Amino acid sequence: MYNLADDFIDTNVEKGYGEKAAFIDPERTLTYADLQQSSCQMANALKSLGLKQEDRVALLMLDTINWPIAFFGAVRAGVIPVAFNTLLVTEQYRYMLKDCRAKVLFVSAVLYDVVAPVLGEIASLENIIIVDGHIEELQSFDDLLGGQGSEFKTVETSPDEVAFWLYSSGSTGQPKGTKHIQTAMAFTADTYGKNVLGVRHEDVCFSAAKCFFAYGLGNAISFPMSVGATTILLPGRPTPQDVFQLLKQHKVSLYFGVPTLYAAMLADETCVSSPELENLRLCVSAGEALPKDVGEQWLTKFGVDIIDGIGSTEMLHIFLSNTPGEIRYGTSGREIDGYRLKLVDEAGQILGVGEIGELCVSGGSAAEGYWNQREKTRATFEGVWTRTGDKYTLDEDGYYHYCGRTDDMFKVSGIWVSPFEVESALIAHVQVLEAAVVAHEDEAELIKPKAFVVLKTGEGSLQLCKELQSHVKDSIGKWKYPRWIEFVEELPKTATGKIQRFKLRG
Ligand code: 3UK
Repeated sequence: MYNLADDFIDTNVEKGYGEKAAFIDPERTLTYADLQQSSCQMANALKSLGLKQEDRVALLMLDTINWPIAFFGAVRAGVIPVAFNTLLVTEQYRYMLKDCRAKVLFVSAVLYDVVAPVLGEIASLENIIIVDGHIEELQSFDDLLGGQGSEFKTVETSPDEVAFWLYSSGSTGQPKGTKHIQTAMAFTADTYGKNVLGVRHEDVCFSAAKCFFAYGLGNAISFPMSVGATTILLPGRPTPQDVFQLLKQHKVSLYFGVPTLYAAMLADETCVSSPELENLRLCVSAGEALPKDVGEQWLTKFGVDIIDGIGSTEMLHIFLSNTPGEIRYGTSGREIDGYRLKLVDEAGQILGVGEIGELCVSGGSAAEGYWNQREKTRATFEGVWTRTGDKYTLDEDGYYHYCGRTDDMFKVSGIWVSPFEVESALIAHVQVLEAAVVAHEDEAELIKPKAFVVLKTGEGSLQLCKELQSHVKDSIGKWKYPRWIEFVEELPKTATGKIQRFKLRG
């Protein structure tokens, strides 16, 4: 029997850390003892709503102290929390809610309007609970938990059964419910949290990536909680100024960012070296490759290293990383103890030093598979190996060098952008005939979408460019719009009519 709520919460209280702050958001502090009690109240609340073991609840919540309460409360009750990305649009929530068949949706008051239009269509949905605020006629999280007892006998679950889901995005098609088992979190906390970061009781952690991302979930929740440390939560958007202020104010010791934010902080004149940063001992970067320059400039400016590592939703966290004292900027580092890596060619043959191939990884935090997606599950999880979809080369010293995606997906600010999706959005505009989207580096060597557009009629203009950009923002999400648009006569295509994006890159 193993339930991760026991492991991550109750163990800390038993060790005597009950009065220690586990989470601090802009309004409240939650100690380990508070979290133990509130998660029991959440478990009791789910029972009172009629939920049974293995039922699912959806969490569409900003990062506040209620995030860990809802997550661990569900796990304690044997109910499966499904974490939703808070940055999506209505259509995507429709798909995910239908796909996961959650019985209860926990939604932050400020996010309610985005999901409200589809809620009537979701047959599985029995209750909607409003978190961090009030919406008329709907029950609030505080009221729901307030009436519950603060003791709950944790439901007995096995180490190998599914504990929670995260949604991962795909190159085409819809996001995939990625099923993680009870022990996956502890595995990442041991292999990466303790062995690579050396996370310890005294640490104060801050993650710019939110809790619903696999990256944020480890950074802000499982790593600090594995040692009884403290996490600072920021419900809003992590702007360079806010993050910098927060690092100083809370004397953060471990800061987890993404390359675009590191670059933005370096470019911001209000972010300057300060004695208030004295506790900052290590920074982490993931989500996309950290440009060598950004790492080196950060070290020069703040005197602290950034370790770059690659992880994925499927592997739950980082499995290939630089390590303190052995950093090589511009690489993803080396294999982490506890994981095995291999590079393979298209025929599945293992490649040697200097050869480019797809990275595959094996380790105890691999997901059980995707929900309701047998073919995609089989294509990604091949026995003990998980295919990453990333191209790498390996050097003589065991360092891996990132070369791009096997498909055409890429990331902006650590968040997936699928060219297919941006193209579809562009094509939905009346004046657009065809579009091709590729990754393009900006001045800071960070990747942003660039579009090649063939018009139906008329000519390209600056005004049309702006119109297309806002059209994309409104239809699929703010970060996905093409930063550059080139109007062209035609797109390069294969004989079968597929757009040859590789011809447009650069
Ligand atoms: C890319 C990187 C180069 C790479 C993630 C847990 O990003 C995470 O998960 P996702 O499922 O995306 C995975 C894909 O993102 N990637 C991530 N990190 C790097 N590419 N250098 C990197 N350092 O294509 C990978 O397959 O959203 C999940 C923990 C950390 C994470 N970054």
